[in-house]
Amino acid sequence: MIDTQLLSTLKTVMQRKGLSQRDLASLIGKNETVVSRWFAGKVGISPTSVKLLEKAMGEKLTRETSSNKVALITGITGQDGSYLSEFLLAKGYTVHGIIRRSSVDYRERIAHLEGKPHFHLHYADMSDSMSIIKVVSRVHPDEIYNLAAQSHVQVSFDAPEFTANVDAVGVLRVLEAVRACGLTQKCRIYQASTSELYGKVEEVPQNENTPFHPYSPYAVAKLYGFWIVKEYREAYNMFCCSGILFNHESERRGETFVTRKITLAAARIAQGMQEKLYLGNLSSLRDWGYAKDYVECMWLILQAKKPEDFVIATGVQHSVREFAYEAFKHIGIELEFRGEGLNEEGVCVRDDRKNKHNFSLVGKTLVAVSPDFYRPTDVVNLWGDPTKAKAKLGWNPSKTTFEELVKIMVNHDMAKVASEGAAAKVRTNLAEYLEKGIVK
Ligand code: NAP
Ligand code: G4F
Repeated sequence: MIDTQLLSTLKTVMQRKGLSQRDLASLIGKNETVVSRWFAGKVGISPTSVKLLEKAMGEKLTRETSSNKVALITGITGQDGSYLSEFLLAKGYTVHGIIRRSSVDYRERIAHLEGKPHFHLHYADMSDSMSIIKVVSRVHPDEIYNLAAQSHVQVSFDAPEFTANVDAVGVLRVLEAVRACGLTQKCRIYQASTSELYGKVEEVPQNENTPFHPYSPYAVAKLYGFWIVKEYREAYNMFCCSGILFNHESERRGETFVTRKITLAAARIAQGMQEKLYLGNLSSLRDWGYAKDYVECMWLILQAKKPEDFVIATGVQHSVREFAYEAFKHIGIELEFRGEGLNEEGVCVRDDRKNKHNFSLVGKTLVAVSPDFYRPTDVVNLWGDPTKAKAKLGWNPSKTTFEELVKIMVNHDMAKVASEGAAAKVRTNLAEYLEKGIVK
């Protein structure tokens, strides 16, 4: 019998580990044709082969560990929500997600999941308790992943009250909904906390014992979320935990976060759709990981024996300048950074693009600094220590390296810009206006 769930889990694990069918065949000592017949749905995978695969992959592929569990994800349309949905569906979960009403539905990141039998969406809003209670009482989840947030730090300076309502009180609403529905002993809750809590950092690298010093309205709101989760854990003996996640990026990252802004701009510049990329603080340091790797940790945190908070990070730090250098380099454009502060520029000193589009970029300033992208207070030195997650959850923080992450994002955006053609130019302007808070 063909077990489609098993095949889908296997594909997800292979994709995550970067394994081809050939790699898989050699790992388990089988002929490649046998493996390709599994994937073509021609023959089922025998229980013995499943055991071999599980041993080679170092994880369970069959449904028995988590099947029949019901998960509710807030923020399902976001970067992390979309990856987490795929991850949980592959594990055999029934996944329910909360989406908010808007005049135009924007569900690009989960469009490929809609219509799947174990995937369901419900309207609710983090600012509306009743809507959350209704969904929780209808779904009766075993696990809630509270990912919904106004997640842009700069936007939190422009909309601090909205940010507090959703990112702080929203967490309380979820916890209270679980209590109101009598699910405190059944339902485990994951809270999407953040390295922004360390803010004006007091030590590097940061771990679970590093003092918090939030440095934006976003971080202050998330600090409330962190503490209310801890409070409910202690007061009501609930299994609720925070993952203190450092920056994690992907080809699905919102276009106004610095990494995606850079990879999209590099792709547009390489294809003649944009002249220059304007950024803010190039010296800001971040610990950037791959979002697909991080959602596994959210799940692991809820599978632990006791509820605890964890730092999730790669343990490797880079500057915004280094990210930009690496992104352009991957396309064949070498940048040299000259000058300081607002006068710093990234100038093209070598142009080895495969397709030169009949123009050379050598000598051109491709990256410039604009005060528009400086923040009233900026967090400039985030560097996480994932020792606890490694030791207690068995999570591997080095699955995807910084260079691989940049490559994944740049390759995706090169293809996206090429397929959009002239429309890519319109998106350039839109991204800049959105971030500057100008609607044109
Ligand atoms: P994201 O792409 O911005 O997604 C945020 C999600 O929250 C979207 O689905 C959004 O819905 C939803 N949302 C916002 N306001 C809502 C409301 N009032 N009611 C219901 N849903 C609402 O964020 P992400 O990068 O996936 O991050 C997921 C979570 O992790 C967030 O809580 C973020 O603060 C936190 N976090 C992220 C990182 C990171 O580096 N990515 C690091 C640490 C912590 P719409 O699609 O309708 O806007
Ligand atoms: O990409 P960013 O906007 O991400 P930020 O502020 O670190 O926040 C993200 O990560 C947090 C985890 O630490 C999450 F909690 C949060 O939800 C979000 O996902 O900015 C990164 C750094 C900042 O120091 C910023 O000042 O890049 C600097 N930067 C420099 N130029 C820029 C730009 N950021 C943006 N967005 N745009 C620029 O042009």
